[in-house]
Amino acid sequence: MTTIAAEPQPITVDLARAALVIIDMQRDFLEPGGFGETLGNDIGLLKAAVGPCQATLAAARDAGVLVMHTREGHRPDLSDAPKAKVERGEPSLRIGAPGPMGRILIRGEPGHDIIPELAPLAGEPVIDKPGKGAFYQTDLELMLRNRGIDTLFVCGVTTEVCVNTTVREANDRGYRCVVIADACASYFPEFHAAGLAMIKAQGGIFGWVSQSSAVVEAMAA
Ligand code: TIU
Repeated sequence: MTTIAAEPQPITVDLARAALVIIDMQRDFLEPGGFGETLGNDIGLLKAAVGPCQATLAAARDAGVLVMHTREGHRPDLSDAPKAKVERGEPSLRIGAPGPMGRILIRGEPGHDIIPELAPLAGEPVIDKPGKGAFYQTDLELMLRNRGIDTLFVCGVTTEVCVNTTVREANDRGYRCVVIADACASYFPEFHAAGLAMIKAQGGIFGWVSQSSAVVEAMAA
């Protein structure tokens, strides 16, 4: 058991029953010409999370902590993409349209891949999800249950969208979530801050918020 500095209070974790879940660190969100940029966002704001994600990923691998990666995206025929999601807003390219990294947010296209800095190793589960939450229409919960996982370290992008949605889903399913603040990022710094504040408010209404340095230290101990 290891105790990790976190807010609203430290959390004691059995690392054998913990998993690091890295949310959607895909080229489509972090690189030019992908889904995030077509929505009108400044993708440069997400870069801040890469180094802390790398450090946490390395520590988890060294400690033998289960690592899972998620990717948001859809089937090439868009049969799993709700019409409301595809048609809403005024993006420069819609989901499924051809862009510089292939079709926007489509599985198998270069833009859908996880960024090279955080490439999954063979054997690390990659969860392809059609929605914002990593539990919706995926086998994530089944894999966590089969491995006896009770605590999730969660990082990735974006803080208030896929990270928050996943943490809320996990909380309702009985998992303890430790969100790694500096290993998350948003296109909106104010939403990043609010997204983290909402998790740890009210005595940790959805979970805990920590820092990559604290999680790395605990995993290295
Ligand atoms: N647009 C935005 O902030 N996020 C997403 O669409 N997906 C994720 O957060 N992964």
